[in-house]
Amino acid sequence: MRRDKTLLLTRAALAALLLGGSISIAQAKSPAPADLKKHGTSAADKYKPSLDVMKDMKVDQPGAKPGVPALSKAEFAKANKIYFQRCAGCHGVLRKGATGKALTTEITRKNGLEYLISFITHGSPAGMPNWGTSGDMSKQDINLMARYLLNEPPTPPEFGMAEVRKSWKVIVPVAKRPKKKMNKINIDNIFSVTLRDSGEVALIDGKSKKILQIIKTGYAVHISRISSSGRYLFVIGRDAKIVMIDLWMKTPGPVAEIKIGAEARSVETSKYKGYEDKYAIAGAYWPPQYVIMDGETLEPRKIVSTRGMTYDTQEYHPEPRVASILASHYKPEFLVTVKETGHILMVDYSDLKNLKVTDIEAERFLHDGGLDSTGRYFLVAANARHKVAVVDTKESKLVALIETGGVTPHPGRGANLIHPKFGPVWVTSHLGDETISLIGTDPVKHKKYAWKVVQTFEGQGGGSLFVKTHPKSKHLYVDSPLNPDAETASSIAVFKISDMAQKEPKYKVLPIGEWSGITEGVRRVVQGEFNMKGDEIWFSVWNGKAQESAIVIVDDKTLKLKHVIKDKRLITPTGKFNVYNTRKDIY
Ligand code: DHE
Repeated sequence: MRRDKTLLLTRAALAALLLGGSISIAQAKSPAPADLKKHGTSAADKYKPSLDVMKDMKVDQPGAKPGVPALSKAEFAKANKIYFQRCAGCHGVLRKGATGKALTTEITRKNGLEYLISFITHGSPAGMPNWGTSGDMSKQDINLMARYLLNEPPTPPEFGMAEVRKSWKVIVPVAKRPKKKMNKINIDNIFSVTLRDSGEVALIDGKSKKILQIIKTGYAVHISRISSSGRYLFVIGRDAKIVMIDLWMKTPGPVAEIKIGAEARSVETSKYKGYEDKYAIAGAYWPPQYVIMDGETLEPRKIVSTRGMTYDTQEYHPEPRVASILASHYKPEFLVTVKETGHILMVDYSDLKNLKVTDIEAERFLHDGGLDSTGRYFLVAANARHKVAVVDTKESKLVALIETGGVTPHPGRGANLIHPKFGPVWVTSHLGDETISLIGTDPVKHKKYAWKVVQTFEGQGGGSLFVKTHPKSKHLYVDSPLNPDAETASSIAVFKISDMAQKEPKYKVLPIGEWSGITEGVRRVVQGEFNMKGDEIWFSVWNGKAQESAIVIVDDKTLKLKHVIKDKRLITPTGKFNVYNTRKDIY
């Protein structure tokens, strides 16, 4: 204890020296040792955006201010890199706050160097990771970060039409593309598999399970979506690069590409009748904007900023990120979720010159979501608020905001099934605990259950990211790849839908990691995806970049191992997108 106190005084003295007289320095607030148990880092705390592209972006170092510790060029570059990798996801690019607190200089300077060092070292029970005591950051780096935070943040560049257009490339012009499908592949049963750390996708034939192609895409590639006809596949990387692949070509390959910002996570295509394959849209984390593009060439047509007011307190937010985007089947509209301000924008693409946007007040921290089984209602998690917002895409209205009963819902696009008692329900699991929540989605025949959590039961544990079923399946599959227990992270819980009539349905554990035959690594098992027929489900066994990974295929009827795909080209497989299920929103 005494040693701690001496250390604090020394640091405070040092801080006073560094800061000079112009800025007040608060005493360090180290948590009491008994409280430190609450300062751990959970799976949900770790699963925060890492702005890996922006960390390498060249930015100008803001000028030094008298009384504030100056950073050398090299120190600034290092601190900036760490900030974008580890801090910006929660505290924002401009440090104005997101799920984490604002770290603008009027706040950091008031708290002082010592406080910042203590906070970064120990974290907080509110979700700030304990970077120091976990051993994830060295004392020197923590000191550097605390000094960095006392200085003004740099401002990364904008990405307007000139920059977007400059990045746009048509690789094969429309006139030179085939007029009909030129290959014998059943393209509806192709799986586009994210190879996260190699910046590629693998196109795998659903029948033969053979890799058809490996295609270079964006950095830390994230998701794939498919045009309404099933012809064009759109892949987006975290570097905001979209690669458009023509599945009709003799050898499917890229036909256009574009970069819509510096950091992005979502892409979608128009699905309303009469607009099939007409437009694509992508949403960026930085700059905060969405971009509507031509659906055949990716020519950028319209860029719309999402900067604006929070839906509740109506305060200006300079960088609300675009999270999930979904295409409506009821209107020529895209549903664009704006994370930090909590708006769901229904963007009418029928007239881009006179753009009409229905702006729905939903909830802050919108993240991922999908449609109900009828395709009419959009359910999206406001994850840090432990809620799900429901939008009626036909009436363009918010229908409900529902507490899920668990901590940090993470549905992916969710799972739709017919419950033996409650009728049609949509399911989400949670990052923060083992809760699986079922929400009634039929306001006509099961009115009293609609938009309520009708049942919760327990899965294997927290750290779950995705749930999955299929209209033909009798099962619900729940992953838990971020669970700290290695066995839980490498297996899947399966529930029988008919057992859900019981209060606490039991689950069966499928040891997918073990079935893969891989013995090294954590073998995180992530994101089940059905084949077109709905009789088998594919799981990724996601290991480190230098380790072996695999895809394990399970027979849905028998729950037995059916096939393992192993190939040295399968580097860090994560998301898998079956063409038919993705274009038809079957999940
Ligand atoms: Fe994702 C979907 C954001 C980390 C795999 N992820 C999404 C969506 C968003 C998002 C906004 C919804 C897109 C849509 O529907 O339009 N993801 C983020 C992050 O901000 C986060 C937390 C951190 C980051 O820096 O990116 C993040 N995501 C991950 C991963 O680490 C995962 C597990 C592995 C990977 O490949 O990166 C991952 N995210 C996925 C997948 C989907 C997804 C597979 C699509 C699921 C689906 O069924 O549609």
